[in-house]
Amino acid sequence: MIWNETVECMSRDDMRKLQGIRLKQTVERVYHNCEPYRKRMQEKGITPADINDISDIVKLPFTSKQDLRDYYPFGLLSTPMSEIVRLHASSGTTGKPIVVGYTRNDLNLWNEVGARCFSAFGLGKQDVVQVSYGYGLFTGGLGAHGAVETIGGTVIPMSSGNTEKQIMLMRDFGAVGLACTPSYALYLADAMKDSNISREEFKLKVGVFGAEPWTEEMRRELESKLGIKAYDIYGLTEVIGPGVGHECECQNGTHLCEDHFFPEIIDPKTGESLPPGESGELVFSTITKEGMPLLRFRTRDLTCLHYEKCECGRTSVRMSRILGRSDDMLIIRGVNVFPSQVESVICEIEELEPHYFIVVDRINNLDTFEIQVEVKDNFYSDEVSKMIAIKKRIAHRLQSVIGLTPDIKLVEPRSIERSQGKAKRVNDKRKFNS
Ligand code: DLL
Repeated sequence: MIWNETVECMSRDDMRKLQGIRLKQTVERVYHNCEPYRKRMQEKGITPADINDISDIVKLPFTSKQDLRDYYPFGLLSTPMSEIVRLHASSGTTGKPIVVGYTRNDLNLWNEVGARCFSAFGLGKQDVVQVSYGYGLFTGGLGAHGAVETIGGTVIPMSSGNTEKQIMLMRDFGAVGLACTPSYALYLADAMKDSNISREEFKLKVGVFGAEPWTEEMRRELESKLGIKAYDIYGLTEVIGPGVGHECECQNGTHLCEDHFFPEIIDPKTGESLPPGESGELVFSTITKEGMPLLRFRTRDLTCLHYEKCECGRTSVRMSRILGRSDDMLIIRGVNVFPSQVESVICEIEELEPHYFIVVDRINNLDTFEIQVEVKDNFYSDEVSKMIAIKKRIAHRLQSVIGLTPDIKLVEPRSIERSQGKAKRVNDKRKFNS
């Protein structure tokens, strides 16, 4: 179902007009209410009067994660603290978290875009949805929660962890939708198989998966293991949380809620805007948020945008699957490698489980590249020749996809650590050794 046909199916011209009006309002807001923005604009010699149309966006300075850290915790708010009704934060790997403040209207907006996502996944009033994203400062739990309530569905606020109970309640409460990270979905799928409960006892039909990169191959794996249709939901704390974009029944790209979050693709090296269809770094400007609007925020996510109308009837721009974040890209012996490339190869090979871990190191000035991967129960064998044959096939496929031959370490089923939130799939030891 299309939740908000007026905007989701708006003509491109009307959308650009609307975006232009909203951008201008946002620029006025930040210029007058947020010192760091005003300073940056003054340094560039621009005032709100220079922004009259969405194409003027390129005149504005970029914002980065570092800016959010520099103005920690509340320096980028454009509203008095008394108007902020909720805070969320993203942990980040080092140092202070990134903090985002929401006004009442921001929460309403979040629910609206969330409702668009869950409606596009075919969920509605009659459906029970288990939210197994973490609740708390992370936006996944409460974001999905608000979305389910807005469409009038019944939410089970499970949060992550406690896997046995997840499975019991999923069955007992008749959950039709499951919202969690794809890696936790995989964990749940294995645990469901190991439980004594037969698949027929579950009503699960729809997966709402996001918060980390996942591949088409992983989608197929999850769909067959869980007997569901698995949809992509995209978002990031700085912009709002889950709900920035979603797939539709066509599963041909992730529609962005561009009447609220204006997307651009730039060359990550030069900052130049790139034309539609070209891959680069995704940049968002929030054009309706009050609490902490962000202008030209560099996400570091790598993807491309497509503006043709979708067969589902929506005209909203679609983005391709996120290849990865520029900071997740490994450079191994000079070759760029994304964990998602490794994942797609592993999921294609029948004998392997989709559980893997990448270890990179530098020994005697040479990069080492090891992939640990689980072999399925029925293929795991003491016969060395069989294991060598599997290793060779993986190495051969990886050589043709990424141009490197890693050391493959086949490990027993269930030996790689499972994730209940965002998976950690890489240990780059060079960071500590260099
Ligand atoms: O992960 C928000 C979220 C929660 C999205 C639940 C979807 C579902 P952060 O923790 O700030 O926010 O992480 C944002 O995660 O920049 C991407 O790199 C990655 N990411 C999020 N969704 C997807 C997705 C939440 N569908 C960062 N595909 C983003 C690929 C994703 N990567």
